[in-house]
Amino acid sequence: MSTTNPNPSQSHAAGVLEQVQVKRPPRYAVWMLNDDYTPMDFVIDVLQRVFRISLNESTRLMWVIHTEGQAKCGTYSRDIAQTKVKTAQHLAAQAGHPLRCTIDVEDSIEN
Ligand code: TYC
Repeated sequence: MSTTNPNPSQSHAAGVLEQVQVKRPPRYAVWMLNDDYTPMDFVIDVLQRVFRISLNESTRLMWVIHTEGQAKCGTYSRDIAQTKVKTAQHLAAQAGHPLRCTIDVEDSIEN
């Protein structure tokens, strides 16, 4: 029997239960990277505006990035992650700062 049934609780034949794998779409983590030039206040502002993170948490994250080199800003679908990175880097470039972000596909034990 095929394994394409999207609903694992349904079966084609009476009394026969099918085992199917339902794959969730992958999630993508956005990481912000440290550099020596972008002002701390600018980083905190981008974290609040682009990643919708509170002032307190943005301040904490900025210090994590500054001291450890990078921090995860959030996990999103691929399109949203790409848009967040583009927006953050566009705002930085416009202001003349070298702020960079990267995207990493997240491992999931459920996938
Ligand atoms: N290291 C920068 C400074 O000392 C601050 C900074 C923090 C820059 C986080 C980028 O993603 C960053 N001005």
